[in-house]
Amino acid sequence: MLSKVVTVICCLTYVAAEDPPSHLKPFGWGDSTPMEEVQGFLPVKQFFEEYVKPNKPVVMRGANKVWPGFLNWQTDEYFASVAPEEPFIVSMDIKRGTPETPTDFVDFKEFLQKYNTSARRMVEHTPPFLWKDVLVPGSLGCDKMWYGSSYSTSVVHKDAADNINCLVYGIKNYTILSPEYDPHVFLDRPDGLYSTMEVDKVDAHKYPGLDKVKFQHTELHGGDCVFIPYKWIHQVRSYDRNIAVNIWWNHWRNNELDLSNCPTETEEKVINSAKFHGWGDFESRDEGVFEHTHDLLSMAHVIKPVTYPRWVALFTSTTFDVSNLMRS
Ligand SMILES: O=C(O)CCC(=O)C(=O)O
Repeated sequence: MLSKVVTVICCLTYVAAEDPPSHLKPFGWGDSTPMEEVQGFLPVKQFFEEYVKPNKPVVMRGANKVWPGFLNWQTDEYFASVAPEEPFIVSMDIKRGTPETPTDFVDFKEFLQKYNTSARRMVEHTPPFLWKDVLVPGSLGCDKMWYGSSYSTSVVHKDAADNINCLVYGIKNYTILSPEYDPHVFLDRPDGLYSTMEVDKVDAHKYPGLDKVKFQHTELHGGDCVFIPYKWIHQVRSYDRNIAVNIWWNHWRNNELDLSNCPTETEEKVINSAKFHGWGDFESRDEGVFEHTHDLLSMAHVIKPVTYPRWVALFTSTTFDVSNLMRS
């Protein structure tokens, strides 16, 4: 009898210790498919109808080669020549790791001198002296400039906005996941928007659900843009000198747009002639607040499973009592 018990315990130990094939592989390893691609920026109406409204990612090859600043941005000398004499402070974040690491602040000219040998990169609103160089496709919103050298990794995260990221120089590899896989990806930070997983060596015992997802991949080169729909989980690896500008816009306003009179050609404005509203605009929408509350409470298993449309219906009824939905 004792020998049987010992055998069973040995077997259990052996099975538990065996690593799944994805153990310690980079995030994105496993079942995957390439992202859909088009050439250039699509006319706004077509872009919204075929990709934005159905929440469908797309790569737009060569799209930002038409930016006024595209050629100038290929070298650092140009940036130094247009930076103001007086200090212009920008933030530098670490290239690898989580957003908890404190940000450094430096003058933009100092950044240009040290970023090639630094473990940090610039993640900052596009400085106003560069606004004239960047085209914003019609009807979009709020920007960030990503400027780095050598290998950088973003955390696995999702944005509470629709997003186009345009690479001007370098290479970026995007791995993205549809929200249908949310239950399999553990975004362990309290706001539910990002994960602390080690992206180049994922612990498959800690994140077993990743074996059940289908990743989408793309590699962007200078001139390419990618559309990442609202709340699609993504992770980005950047290589060499790399410069990109991404634009977030309010997902909840997409349905309010009147696309019937949009020109058939792409209509673009440079950043300084576009009107930005900032993150406050995203957060002030009832839909955003409802959805964020729903996601947080269901992720923390505080409420019983309820679909988002039902949550909104309950929340907006005059007799709503959240305690009826609480898990006991
Ligand atoms: O370039 C990166 O490292 C991250 C970009 C990103 O997360 C985004 O465009 O939302």
